[in-house]
Amino acid sequence: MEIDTVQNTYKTIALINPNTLKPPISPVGLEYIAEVLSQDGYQIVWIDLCFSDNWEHTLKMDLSNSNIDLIGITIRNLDEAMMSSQTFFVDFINNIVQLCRQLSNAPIFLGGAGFSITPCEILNYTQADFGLVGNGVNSISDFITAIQNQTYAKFPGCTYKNDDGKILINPSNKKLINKYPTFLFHRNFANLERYFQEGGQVGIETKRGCSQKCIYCVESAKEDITVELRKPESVLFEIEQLINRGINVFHWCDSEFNIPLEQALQICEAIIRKGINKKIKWYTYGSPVPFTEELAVKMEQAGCKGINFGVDSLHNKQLRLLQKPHRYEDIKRLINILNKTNIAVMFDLLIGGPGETKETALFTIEHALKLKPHALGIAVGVRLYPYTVLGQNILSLYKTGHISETSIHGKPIEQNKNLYHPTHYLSEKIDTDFFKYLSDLVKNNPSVFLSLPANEEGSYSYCNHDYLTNAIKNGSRGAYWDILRKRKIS
Ligand code: B12
Ligand code: SF4
Repeated sequence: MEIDTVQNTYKTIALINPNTLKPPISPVGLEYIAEVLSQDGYQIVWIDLCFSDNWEHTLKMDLSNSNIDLIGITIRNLDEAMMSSQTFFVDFINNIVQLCRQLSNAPIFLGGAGFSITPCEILNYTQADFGLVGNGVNSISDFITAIQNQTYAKFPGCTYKNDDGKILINPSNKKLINKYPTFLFHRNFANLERYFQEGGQVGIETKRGCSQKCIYCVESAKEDITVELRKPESVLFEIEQLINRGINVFHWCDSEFNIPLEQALQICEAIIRKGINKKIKWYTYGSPVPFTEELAVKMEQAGCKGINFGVDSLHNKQLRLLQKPHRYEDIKRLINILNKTNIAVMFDLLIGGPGETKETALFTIEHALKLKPHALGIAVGVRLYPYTVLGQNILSLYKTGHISETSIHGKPIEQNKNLYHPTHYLSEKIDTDFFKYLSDLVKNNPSVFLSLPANEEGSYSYCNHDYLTNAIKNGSRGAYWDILRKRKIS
């Protein structure tokens, strides 16, 4: 595709973070695109609603004080992705879009991890003007130029409304330009000192995407599953900027840090070589495979304090059905490797997928407990996403009458055929006795968490979690599960 060279007349872009959840997580995706735009000569009006006591007032003040040409809004979360919650964050974002419309004539564009899951539906719901899916670092400036020049209808990854009022999306094109591996982020837009004080950690991405095909996961639903890697030097640069500001606890924002293994090793080696490994602590998501003793040793040396593994199940039949890359034997090997280090380990289980019975679920939980991870998260019910294999299968079974409504939780499929609102699948074989077993399990065990509403004892939804928020205000730092597992049970 040809890049437009017409002189920009858009000069000032407001970027809005609508995520007000506590503990606060900094809008790293929005920070990244703000830096790219700023380097390309745009003036950024940074509007972070996270710490605002009155979001409407903040928007009114910030949008009316400047001459804004365009308004961008990041959408990180659609919902809590937990069966016990129907909270739908896009309703609040829609209110923000409508207020922006009243306050300004500037076109509104959307993007972000959550937006990229259901872009057309969100554009339709909010009636924002444009959206951009995927990695904004590579395409944001050309995207703005395409809006300016009215060539957006050809722009890769752009969501827009055509002249007939139909919402369309263009295929993305990862090969367009590649700033991503080497861009040096200074992280100076968000108030990261405050995010660190109140959020207990700051996120940094070392890569994007995942090459695996787990049937329920939004990563596997992307049209191109090539992983985009950052050069270790640019990641190190970013870490150092943050260390200089007193921020020294991080959470990698990769889907899985060790996919591919080579990149994980290189990041660790670069941190160790630079000698900053003693100055930082970090946490990450990880996949049980590929995982080697060498990686464990290097991760520990590089400052890793905890890994949250997407184990999902320990029953090989279930693992096969979910198309997970690992098996039970891999998990046993993994725990043996990690037991030789001081890295804390969390296993995330996903109970209730297709084919799950009480026996397979109990097998998984009991065997997971035997392996003694430092923390065990048990999510019951699988969030159905529109373009995943699981989402598509359930929709077609529903259409042919082969699935009963009793296995669908949340918004009924009849009213949610594009799976836009939170809808979960739970195998019919999981009954109320099983929930009783689970609640007894968490009662006396601070290191076992359930997908419960945020303020219920034992919950690991991090959305407005008072215990966590207070613990961090009182000095706790690190991954939330690592903070929660140390709490005292009354
Ligand atoms: C790391 C992570 C976490 C960490 C964050 C650590 C930290 N300090 O940052 C922790 C564990 C705390 C966490 C918590 C939660 N998470 Co989380 N998390 C992720 C993960 C793996 C990475 C997100 C990230 O920061 N990426 C790095 C940035 C750079 O990428 P990005 O946000 O995509 O931004 C790029 C583009 O999207 C685009 N872009 C971004 N903004 C904008 C704006 C515009 C206008 C444009 C044009 C482009 C654009 O350009 C950016 C640069 O390329 C994602 C999955 C994934 N791989 O995306 C899930 C994910 C975002 N999380 C998810 C969820 C559900 C949650 C929780 C709600 C879980 C819960 N119940 O507690 C909480 C919410 C916490 C909060 N306060 O917001 C879901 C959201 C899905 C949904 N249904 O809504 C995801 C997608 C995982 C999943 N598949 O289920 N999370
Ligand atoms: S390995 Fe993790 S990120 Fe990759 S597709 Fe599977 S669940 Fe998604």
